[in-house]
Amino acid sequence: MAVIEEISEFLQKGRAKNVKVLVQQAIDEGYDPKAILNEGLLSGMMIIGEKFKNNEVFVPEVLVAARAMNAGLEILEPKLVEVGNKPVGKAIIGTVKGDLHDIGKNLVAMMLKGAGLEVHDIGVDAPAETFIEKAEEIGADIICMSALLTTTMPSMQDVIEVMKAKGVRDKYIVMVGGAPVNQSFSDQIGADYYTPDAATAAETAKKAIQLKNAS
Ligand code: B1M
Repeated sequence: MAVIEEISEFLQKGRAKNVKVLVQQAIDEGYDPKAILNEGLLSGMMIIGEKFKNNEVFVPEVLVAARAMNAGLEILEPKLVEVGNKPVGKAIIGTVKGDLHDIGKNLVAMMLKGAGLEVHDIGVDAPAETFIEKAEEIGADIICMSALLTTTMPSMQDVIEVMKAKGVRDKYIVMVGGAPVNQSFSDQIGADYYTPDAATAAETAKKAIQLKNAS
């Protein structure tokens, strides 16, 4: 079995240590980091997601698979991230209140770093106030919010409402994303940008900051 398929297999079994070793092996064998990510790690996670949907596996199995995914991402990060010399700007990123999903958020954070941004990750289940306090503290350019549950999407709006109440809405660019989020929801809550994936998020954030600085 090719090493990439093995990564997917071990990820599905939640074997974090094996996934780490195999990701390193794939890097050493010269595989493209994007192929390791897409055909190894993400493909394994998609299979688990499908099985979860069909009640073939349950939360504990998904949790260990997610841990294995994050373990693999840690090894892959230096290969995916090629940071430029001059920081493009500063970003706050977090998964919104009530939501514990962090794989997509971690990927977006990684790609933002790769695009040259200084990234401050406030983790999962992040209250609205934390996004704003941290943004004020570090002088952020952009606030990035991730949500994976339809029930936590309104937490994104809460962040924007608190920003308005504190009079800082226009100080920051706001970007939202995550599987259930779309352009129409983004427009509805008054975010500046919706992006569907980590690569587009990084590209968009960089352009948006450059645009803001030029105006
Ligand atoms: Co959860 N879960 N989960 N889960 N889980 C989903 C999201 C679900 C779709 C599964 C399903 O039913 N098919 C479903 C949500 C249904 C809905 O609301 N629409 C669901 C559910 C119901 C739940 C629980 C409620 C289950 C329960 O307890 N009964 C529970 C909720 C817990 C909570 O958050 N309060 C729960 C728990 C969990 C685990 C803890 C077990 C685990 C998370 C572990 C972790 O993240 N550390 C988990 C997982 C792993 C999943 C699935 C299987 C995989 C999610 C994932 O990581 N995908 C997921 C099913 C699925 O998606 N197929 C599912 C890979 C990741 C790379 O993709 O996060 O979409 P994603 O990120 C993408 C884009 O969305 C985008 O970029 C990334 C790729 O480039 N993106 C952004 C993300 N954030 C962005 C931000 C941006 C821009 C782009 O700008 C700022």
